[in-house]
Amino acid sequence: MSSACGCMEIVLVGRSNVGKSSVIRQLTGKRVRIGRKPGVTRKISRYEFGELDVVDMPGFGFMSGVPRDVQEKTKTEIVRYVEQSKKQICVALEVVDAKSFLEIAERWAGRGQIPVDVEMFNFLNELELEPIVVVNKIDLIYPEERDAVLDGICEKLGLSPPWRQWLDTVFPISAKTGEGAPELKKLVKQRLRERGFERLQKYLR
Ligand SMILES: Nc1nc2c(ncn2[C@@H]2O[C@H](COP(=O)(O)OP(=O)(O)OP(=O)(O)O)[C@@H](O)[C@H]2O)c(=O)[nH]1
Ligand SMILES: [Mg+2]
Repeated sequence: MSSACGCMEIVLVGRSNVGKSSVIRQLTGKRVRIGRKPGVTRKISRYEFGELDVVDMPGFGFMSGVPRDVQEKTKTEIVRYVEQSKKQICVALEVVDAKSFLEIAERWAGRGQIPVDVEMFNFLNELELEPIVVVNKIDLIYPEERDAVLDGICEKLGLSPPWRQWLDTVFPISAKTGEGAPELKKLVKQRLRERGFERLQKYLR
């Protein structure tokens, strides 16, 4: 199910409940549905803004009450969608949860597995989509701990710390308080310009 009008797309991926829908609200001002229970966005949701579509992918990874095979299917669906829509995607955002990312990543690493977020990041990079990792819920991290958390996230993603070297790739925000949101919007607009889509900037308010 790609865009009917052949519009360009901003695509958001991320685990369930990390705040993808909240980030869309911050970027576009559109009051998309936000849930308290993980797994609210089960289907690919498309929000249309003139020649720009913002595409909210279903959350991947563990969700309580969702069988494993459904989780796997969701991931496959996302991968397939991104591969097929690659040409239309002008910006890819991978949203992660500042509070739980490292804990989950360590758990996976402890089992000798690549964390699904890292796998997704690598996949988007392989497709040359240059994903922006939006580190959301930064309000839940004490200010004095933020550098360490962001350095840790960078390390897991294979980006050598300090995280501030990667300001165009790893971006902390709070979609709840709005902290960092104007700067993220600026970065997304910059990406649009770099890719020759100046005209789409106006849809980000
Ligand atoms: N503290 C805090 N909570 C947030 C932030 N962003 C989102 N939330 C909360 O996290 C929960 C999930 O937000 P959503 O935007 O629905 O997350 P999602 O990734 O779209 O979730 P699914 O559609 O279920 O995959 C909601 O209760 C939000 O209010 C944030 O920056 N800080
Ligand atoms: Mg959602």
